[in-house]
Amino acid sequence: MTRRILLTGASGRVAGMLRPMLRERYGRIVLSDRDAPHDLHENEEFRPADLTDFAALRAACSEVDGIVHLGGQSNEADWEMVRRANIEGMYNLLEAARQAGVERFVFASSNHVTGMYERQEKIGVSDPVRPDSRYGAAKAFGEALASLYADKYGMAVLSIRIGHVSMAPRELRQLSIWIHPEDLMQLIGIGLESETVRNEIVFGMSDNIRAFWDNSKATRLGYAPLHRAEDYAEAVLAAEEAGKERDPVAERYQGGDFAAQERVKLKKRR
Ligand code: 15L
Repeated sequence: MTRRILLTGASGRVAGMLRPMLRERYGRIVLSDRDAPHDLHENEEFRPADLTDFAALRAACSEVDGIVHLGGQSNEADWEMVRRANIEGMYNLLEAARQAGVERFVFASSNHVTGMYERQEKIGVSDPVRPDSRYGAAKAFGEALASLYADKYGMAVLSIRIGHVSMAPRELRQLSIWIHPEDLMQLIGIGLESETVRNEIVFGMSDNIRAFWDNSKATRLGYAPLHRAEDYAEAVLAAEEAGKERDPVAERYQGGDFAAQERVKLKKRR
């Protein structure tokens, strides 16, 4: 049984939804981020660390059994930002974890690793990555590096390609990719505890009938989501009807706006 859990990106939006559930399941938890969350709980220990600061990360990983890595850049950004937080930061954290003897690693990957697949395609975790952004490509690197640490060093690794985490879906695309925080917590629990997990990738979505993804790998690991995006479909579709004009490129690809941003084709060479 995994005992002491370190949560990175602990001051962020998604961490705020997960912390009460992590405390309930694991008792006292360790949090890390650049700045402490404003609502630090008595059952939370804060260890400050920037992902570019190896020594601070090494200290944050001390006497930790499992890591939930939500930290880093969580949207598209310039290369400097993405490289520092999600390329170098990922390496620093995994290496600090290895040196500290951390046995389990749950990586918050993203649906933007495969955002350039069209919405009508149904894909699984064995399909090649098709990132829709620098952010998505860096998340693909993170999955690859986590896989290396699983295969070479025996760390049990689960990468979750998270769709959109919120209490309820609010737009058409989210009817396909949405995940309720309780379902995300269930996947994290599998990553931290299941003996079957060695080196796995799953999609982080609830039980969505409009899914772009085949999540049978998650089902085989015991995932049984409790929430369904379709329960909100009527309200979401009514709001879409009344909504603004939509971008046809964003609408075509699974990654939505991330796929449409900065999309300028190279001129054909003669
Ligand atoms: C993500 O990966 C982001 O972290 C989140 O902010 C959302 O943009 C989400 O994807 C999404 O695709 O909706």
